[in-house]
Amino acid sequence: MTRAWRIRGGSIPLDRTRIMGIVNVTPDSFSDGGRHATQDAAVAHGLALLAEGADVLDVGGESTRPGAQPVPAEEEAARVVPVVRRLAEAGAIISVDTMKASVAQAALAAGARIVNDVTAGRDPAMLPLVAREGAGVVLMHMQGEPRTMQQAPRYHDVVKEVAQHLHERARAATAAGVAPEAIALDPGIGFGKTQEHNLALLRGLPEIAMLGYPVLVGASRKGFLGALTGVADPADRVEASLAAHVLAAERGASIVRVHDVKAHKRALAVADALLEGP
Ligand code: HH2
Repeated sequence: MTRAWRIRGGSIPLDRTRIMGIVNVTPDSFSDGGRHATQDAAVAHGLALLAEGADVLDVGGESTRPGAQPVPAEEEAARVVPVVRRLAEAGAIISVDTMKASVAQAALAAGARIVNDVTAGRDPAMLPLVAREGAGVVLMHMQGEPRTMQQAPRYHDVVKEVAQHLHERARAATAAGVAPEAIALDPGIGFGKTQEHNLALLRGLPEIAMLGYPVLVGASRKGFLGALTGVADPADRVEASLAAHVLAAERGASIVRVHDVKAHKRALAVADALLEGP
């Protein structure tokens, strides 16, 4: 039986590993000119990822990198909404990467169909909004908050604790009225985790998949891959990302969040064919 992830106005069949392409709208310049140039570039990038085979485009206007400073809601919405609208009009399935319900609401109104919330509904208005709008939702685990999360991540048993937290957040979502079929869970690679924690979570993915929800993994170009390979430039971590995501797919990931769509499309075509076998 093929599972599916219910999203606003439809569903995504999980008959193969689905690719979520990353579209960042995070300008260094806050001037209007800078904003427009950044938005045009983000739309062009999104269209390119779509042509490469992305199943979903994840549009985000606030960096969650360790040490990143928060962006006010109005500025974040002003960045992402026009990009969401243009990419949705071009036929893409859009998820909005935000932890703010007001930004999610504006993005859903502009055509987004999924909310990717790295705080798993910490904003009390988020889960009721997702329920009301019938959106798909990604609930991610994070220890602490982006500004400080890498200072001293600590777990007794990282896989068990992350699974328990995600289970609790999924219950909170359904209690708020979100359909269970609309929920995907994400262990939050790199979010308040050491290299050992990240590796343990990727090894332990089956324990998270056992909770019964589709699992999303986002290891793309992340720091622990740089540490393992000695590759300092994040853009040069394609092979490392592929290795992590192919093995994640084997261990139960249904969706991978990636920068390099073309390479993942090819690698996962082979991985999925092998996984389908007897
Ligand atoms: N990682 C980042 C952002 N959003 N969402 C989910 N569900 N899972 C992730 O692992 C995840 C995420 C990392 O964010 P950042 O460091 O800002 O960079 P980029 O968006 O380019 O990956």
